[in-house]
Amino acid sequence: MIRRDMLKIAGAGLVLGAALAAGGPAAAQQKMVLKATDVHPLGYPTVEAVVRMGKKLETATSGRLSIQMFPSMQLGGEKEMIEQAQVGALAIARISVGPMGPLVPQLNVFNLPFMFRDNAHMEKVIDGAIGDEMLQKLTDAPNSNLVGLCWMNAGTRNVYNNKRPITKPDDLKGLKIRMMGNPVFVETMNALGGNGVAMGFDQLINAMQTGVVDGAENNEPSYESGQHYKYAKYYSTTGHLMIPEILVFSKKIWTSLPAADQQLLKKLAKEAQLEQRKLWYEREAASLAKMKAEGVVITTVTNKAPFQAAVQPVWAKFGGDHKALIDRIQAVK
Ligand code: GTR
Repeated sequence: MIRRDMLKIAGAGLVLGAALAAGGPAAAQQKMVLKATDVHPLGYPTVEAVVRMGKKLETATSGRLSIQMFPSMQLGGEKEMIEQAQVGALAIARISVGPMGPLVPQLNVFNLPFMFRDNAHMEKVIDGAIGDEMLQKLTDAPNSNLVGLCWMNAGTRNVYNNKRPITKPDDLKGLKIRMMGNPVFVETMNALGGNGVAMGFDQLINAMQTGVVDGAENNEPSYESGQHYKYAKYYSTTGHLMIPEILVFSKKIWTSLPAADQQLLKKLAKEAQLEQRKLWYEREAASLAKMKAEGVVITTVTNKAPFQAAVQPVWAKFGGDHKALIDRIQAVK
């Protein structure tokens, strides 16, 4: 009910204002407020990067174009965000590649467990030719109705739960762990020995409170800013997933923009990609400090080999059709 009301308030993905000045073509003069959303709160690196992008956009267009941010899942979880962007009820959404695999099969390669060696490897891939190709594939996919604008960092995902530290796959036995809604993740958790339960990020706290799940997995900033540590204090560095995120733009709204505005948005998005990265590493360190201060039991997983061996069937099932792409990613040094 609450969400439905919010959707109504959010209304269309953009607001067209009165023409600013007489003379030029009306479309080029109209004031547009681009609605943007993120599951995370204000101040979170992805949110802050888009807010800053909005300020630059406003300056560059003398106030003609601006971005209005709806943070903290105000417009629903990522599934709802994708749907709203697709129909043009939203202009901009920052979404993990996690739920995008079903839209673009090749993107699922980024969702394979232990795909990237480390942050530097992942950044080289998203900053390079493969990153550009993947954004283009998302834009060109007939069913996506989205334009892929740029990438954002999201660190490494680690398992947390309210029962015990995890140092080996066996420790996951019997634990119900929330995973993002995409079969590759549930199967990853099951292969690791736990019980994967797919649900939206917006349902997680309730599920932990009621015991529907014993925990979940995520990067430090999501765990900390979402206050998940209050419900699951054992955080173990399994590092099983490293999933970048994408800033998407509603294709419906995009195609209504003049080419010069599209170019400007692309340029500012590329700048946001690098700006977000700095914010990301600062926040990762701050989140870790907060976790320690809050008494989170942080366990370092020193031997990842048994976890990597356990997920081989997931690679066979979800990576089998994309061998050439996987080889190219692995060849990036
Ligand atoms: C976060 C990510 C969100 C969302 C969330 C989740 O790390 O930034 O976009 O995907 O994880 O687990 O659903």
